[in-house]
Amino acid sequence: RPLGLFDSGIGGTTIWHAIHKLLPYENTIFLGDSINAPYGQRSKEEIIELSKKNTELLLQQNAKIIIVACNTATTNAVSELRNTYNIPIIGIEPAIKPAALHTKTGKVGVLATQGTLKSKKYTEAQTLYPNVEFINQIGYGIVQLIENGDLYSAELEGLLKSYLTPMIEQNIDHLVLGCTHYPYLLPVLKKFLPSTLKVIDSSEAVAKRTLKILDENNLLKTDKLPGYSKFYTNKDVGILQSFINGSGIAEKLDF
Ligand code: DGN
Repeated sequence: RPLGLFDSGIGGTTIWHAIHKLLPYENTIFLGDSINAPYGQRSKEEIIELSKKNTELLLQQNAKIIIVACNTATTNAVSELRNTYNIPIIGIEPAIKPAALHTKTGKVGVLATQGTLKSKKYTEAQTLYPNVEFINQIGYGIVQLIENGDLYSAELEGLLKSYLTPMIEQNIDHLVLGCTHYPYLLPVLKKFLPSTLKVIDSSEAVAKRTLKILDENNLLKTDKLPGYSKFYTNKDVGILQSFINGSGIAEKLDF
């Protein structure tokens, strides 16, 4: 049985890459709900409804575990998914813990969608670190550009500079990328971020957690035959294909 992953678009492929690296023998199915992207500006109710639709499609494909490869869907819908479906469900949240534990300046920047930053789950998580100042910034427009396959344009760089320069001026020493689309920005970020600024995302932590939960539930695939990987999008196959390179064939599915 496969691992099922979904995202509100192609960003969750960053999580797929991390999971596939750690668990190369597992079968995987990835769903990119690009037609409904971005989830970031949608209401909690809408995000729950879309997350249930994606989960049910993965369950129809016999998924043994669901990985919500989207911060926005996790922070808004993971509790409802766990209450509704009797299967392990792994979520992803902005990696503020390692940043908060290691900051020297006491200031941490977080770039994420509006849906994530405004969620109860995220605002409560920040209160665990009362000595750290979190400078939260909504990444308006960034997901849309990445969804169109843009990782390098002057427009993208300009937007990122306008969001991140004020944080740098306020002396952050960690930047948390709180959206699964954003790790694809690292090359453009490197062009202007100070080299001393530590940039972190949650993909490796989610991969390790997936391994742990599979192990605890006796769900690890036991043979060492290469697993299959299926990638579905309801929008642009070519763009999804460019984000998975040679890891598999992207296919169109209406969902
Ligand atoms: N990839 C999603 C996330 O991690 O929050 C964001 C995409 C979106 O729908 N805005």
